[in-house]
Amino acid sequence: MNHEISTGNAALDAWVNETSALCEPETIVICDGSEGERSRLIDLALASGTLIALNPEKRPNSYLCRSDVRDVARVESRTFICAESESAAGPTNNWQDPTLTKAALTRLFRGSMRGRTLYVVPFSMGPVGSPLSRIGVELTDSPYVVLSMRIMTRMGAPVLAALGDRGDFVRCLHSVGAPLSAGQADVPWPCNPDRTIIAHFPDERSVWSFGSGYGGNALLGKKCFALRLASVMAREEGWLAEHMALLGVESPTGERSYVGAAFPSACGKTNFAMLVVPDALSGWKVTTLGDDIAWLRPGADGRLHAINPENGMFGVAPGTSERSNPNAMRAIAADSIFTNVALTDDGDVWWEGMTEEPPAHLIDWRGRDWTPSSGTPAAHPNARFTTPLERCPSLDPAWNDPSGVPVDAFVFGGRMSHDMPLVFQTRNWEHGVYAAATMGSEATAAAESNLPAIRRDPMAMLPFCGYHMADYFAHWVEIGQALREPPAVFRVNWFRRDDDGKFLWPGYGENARVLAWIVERARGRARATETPYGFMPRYRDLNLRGLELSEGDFEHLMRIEVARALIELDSHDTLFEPLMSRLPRELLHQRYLLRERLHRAAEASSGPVHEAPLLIESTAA
Ligand code: GTP
Ligand code: SPV
Ligand code: MN
Repeated sequence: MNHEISTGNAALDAWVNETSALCEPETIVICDGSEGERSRLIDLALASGTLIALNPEKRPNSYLCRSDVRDVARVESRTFICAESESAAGPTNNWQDPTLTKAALTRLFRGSMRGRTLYVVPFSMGPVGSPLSRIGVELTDSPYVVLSMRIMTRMGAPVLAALGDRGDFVRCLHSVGAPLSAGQADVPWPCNPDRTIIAHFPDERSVWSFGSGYGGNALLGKKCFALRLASVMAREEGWLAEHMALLGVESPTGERSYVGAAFPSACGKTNFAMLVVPDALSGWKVTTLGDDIAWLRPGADGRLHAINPENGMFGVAPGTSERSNPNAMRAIAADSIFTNVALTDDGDVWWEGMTEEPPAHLIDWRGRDWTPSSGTPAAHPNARFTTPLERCPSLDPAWNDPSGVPVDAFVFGGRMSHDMPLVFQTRNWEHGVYAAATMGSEATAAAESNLPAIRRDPMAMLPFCGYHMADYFAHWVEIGQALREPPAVFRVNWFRRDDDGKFLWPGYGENARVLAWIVERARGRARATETPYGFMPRYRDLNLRGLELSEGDFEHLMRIEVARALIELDSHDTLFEPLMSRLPRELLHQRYLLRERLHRAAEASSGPVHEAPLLIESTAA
């Protein structure tokens, strides 16, 4: 079949023609991002059953989507980095030979779009035309993907205009992998779970994704481009592509700081980025720039400048409520797509944790009748909302600024039930890189896996770094050396539990108390005590007014037990060992220094080892 393609970019026209010859779609649509296009796509998705319209009085302009039950999360076991050599991808990535993989993919994609439309989706990661932004084009046969990309990226005609006739772009090819024969009726969520594969070709800046329609597997601007491919581009070009929320903090004196927060998937980035400051911190304000990804570049002023390359949020629904995240609840009040949540009898959405009392009857995420006695969750634990950033009530005024914002602090934190204190500040950039690199976290629902309970997740990037993790650490060390004012680096843990399994820290909005201390520390102000881990606030150093948190609870929350910390330190070797041949010596040095500090603390303490921390008081970093 011959299609007249004219995007205004010759390389793009050629690629679309080549893809069309391979995948044999029935038609090709070049997406312009217009309202008319959106309503045509929605009508199509309603007709095929992919989308269900929600009650416009309850949830205007919003839709529910139920995925195939086998296609509900990222699939790390089928995600590959096809770098030239296995060593370039490194031991933490699944590597496959690029030539062999391309040949296998070509067989898979042959005829894969039969009976479907091929959509050409030009998108910009970052404000259109910003020097920090990059352009990609996704070719997909999924209207759900197009509708989601419309929210998650800047998409359509302005991007083609910015691309121009010669501009370069990242090639993102996607098919649900379920061709339709003539007369065959479509299913609401076509996919091909047995053949799902997400293959990245960092050397040619392309990604081929087959068989899944879900989130990070299919919205290729997100994890595939903005993290896996961008991390490779960033290393070559001297910047960082990170799995980080980006937020602004305004102090009572009107001073503005910006913070990048890297927590693994489903560990609190969206909640942190949108937090509402408790009354006790009057005068403090937190604003949102991004909830998942940050691109950061050293500026002429010797500081790191960040943009959020995304345009929307693909957030975890379960647990989101008026109490935990009122800003998110307002953002998703309209203009949103909900995937794998439950449907109420009056045509609205519900998920676990949204209200204290579940409704008496629901249709669950699989489309079955549900009552509170059903014994299964009504929403899938990885159910998501897709909503435009512009709907976020706490949006930072600089969210769309093409020059980005200067970053004052980095915050790294996993989900650790034991041992890891609520917060500490690292001693300097290299110690910060060490603390970020050795971050651990307990398993969550954001990815399908049978991994052990705690996994090391360096910088929350383990599933998203497109090259050798040791080279990535070295790149981090180098970036800091190139900065006159590198961000101060902190570790946090909102998830420590008491002996009954209850969270010791209230979390959510109350995290603002820790955040206020963090930005004050970054400016060399708030008080702290020095411990083997770094600088830590004492009970009196944090604003805990109005919280029911006794000094004893606080001590439990902050306690470092030296004997256990030494075991934790030893376990860093499981991360480092396979990386050893390329590990920057700065990290080995930091490991040695931490061990020395822990030994000294153990010796200095005559009482129980966990009373060791209070060594020196300090106000400076
Ligand atoms: P991804 O979108 O997968 O990258 O996740 P995320 O890092 O944005 O996580 P999100 O903010 O969506 O939170 C995931 C889960 O953690 C939800 O169930 C939240 O309710 C829970 N959570 C978030 N912040 C806190 C907190 O401060 N304390 C506790 N206990 N739970 C939290
Ligand atoms: C994550 O898993 O970190 C997400 C969701 O943000 S996904 O888009 O599926 O990657
Ligand atoms: Mn994420």
